[in-house]
Amino acid sequence: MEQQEKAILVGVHKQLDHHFEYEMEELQNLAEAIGIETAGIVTQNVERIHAGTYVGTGKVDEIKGLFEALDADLVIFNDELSPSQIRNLEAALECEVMDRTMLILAIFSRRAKTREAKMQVELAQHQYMLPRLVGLRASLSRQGGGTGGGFKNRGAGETKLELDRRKIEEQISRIKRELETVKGQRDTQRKRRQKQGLPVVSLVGYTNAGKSTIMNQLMRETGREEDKQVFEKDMLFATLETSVRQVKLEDQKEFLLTDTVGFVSKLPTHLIKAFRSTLEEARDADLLLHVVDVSNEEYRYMMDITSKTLEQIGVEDVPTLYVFNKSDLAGREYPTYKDDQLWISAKEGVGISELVDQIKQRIFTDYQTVNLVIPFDQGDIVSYLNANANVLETEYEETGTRLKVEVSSKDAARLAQFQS
Ligand SMILES: Nc1nc2c(ncn2[C@@H]2O[C@H](COP(=O)(O)OP(=O)(O)OP(=O)(O)O)[C@@H](O)[C@H]2O)c(=O)[nH]1
Ligand SMILES: [Mg+2]
Repeated sequence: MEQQEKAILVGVHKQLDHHFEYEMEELQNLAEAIGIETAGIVTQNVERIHAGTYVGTGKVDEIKGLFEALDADLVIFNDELSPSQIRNLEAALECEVMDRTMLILAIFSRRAKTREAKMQVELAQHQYMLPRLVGLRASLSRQGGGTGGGFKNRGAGETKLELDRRKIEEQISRIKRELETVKGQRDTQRKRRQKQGLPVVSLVGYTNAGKSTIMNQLMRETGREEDKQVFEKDMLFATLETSVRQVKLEDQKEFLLTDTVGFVSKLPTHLIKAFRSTLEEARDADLLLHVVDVSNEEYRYMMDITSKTLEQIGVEDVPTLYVFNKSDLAGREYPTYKDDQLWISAKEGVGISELVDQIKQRIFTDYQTVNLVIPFDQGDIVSYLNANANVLETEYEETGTRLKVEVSSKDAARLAQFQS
């Protein structure tokens, strides 16, 4: 059983930031994701974050008072704190201090299942820690990640600190090397897929929007085995790795579908960098399905963050279909479709066939219907087409089999000699 810890959450509400309340609510959810209960919330309206202590000194006293009154265990700040801010706050508050980045890193660390995801999180954690070695204490043990309790030792002398620093630097280069190897394997896989020539469709979006649920529904819709299901759950960052599935439609057309990590506001840059190779998969996609939880009041903001994060990892100019999911909770008619937007409910499986239609229209643009007469002594071509293409009509003539068939332009060119 996990022991419920209690935290005071602290946020600075900057002028013109219209999403502050939602962000604090999200911070609460992030904390909950690693079993930390919110005991109290302290906010401050200012124009700028206080360089020394994030909030003003008066506020620091207020936090300390509340911390003691509510018998809390730690204080969590809504932004990434600088090394000196952590140091100053820990000294003033005399308690464990965490920031939004550490919280997200801790969640990722718990959720990571594959070796690659684990290494990526560990890398991000080490890079975050390196400049903060002096200030941090108990906070670090929470992140796991194998660096252990060495940093708890606050009074450690310079030599110890140097040792720790060197150890972390060594670990960073080791993980980077190992990740390079994995990346090599991933590139090979990607090249193999490219050679297959199948179009790639990538699910992207804010965490908990329903990406994995959509992937599972699409597999179900196209008659795939249940054992290929990906993990879907009502929690932040359920998915931390990329899954690729081959989808074969009724008319034999095929594409690859990828599901990947979701985004969140203020996703730590170290994490984005560490997960780059995982996230980059979307860059080579022929179509992005940008999944949105339309039942959330802040869905526009979430779409913005998703777009900005995609930009950051170099995903640009990829045709995008916006999938407004969870329409069942949004009090809106569905399934409906307009321009590049589709309203569905993945949970109810409503709108999935419309989604398949939209995907088809967007990725199989170079298909054409041709009439072929295949000589009887080349029956293997007929079998190939029956298994791999959409055969609309078949007739037997004196000279061979007459087919009306839908093929890609590449196949059409290959079969040009048989056209009639
Ligand atoms: N009401 C409702 N709930 C949905 C719908 N689609 C998904 N959900 C629920 O939303 C939660 C999150 O779904 P996931 O598919 O795991 O979301 P995700 O986008 O893959 O999330 P991450 O992997 O964390 O980024 C699950 O509890 C789903 O059952 C929907 O159309 N309506
Ligand atoms: Mg998921």
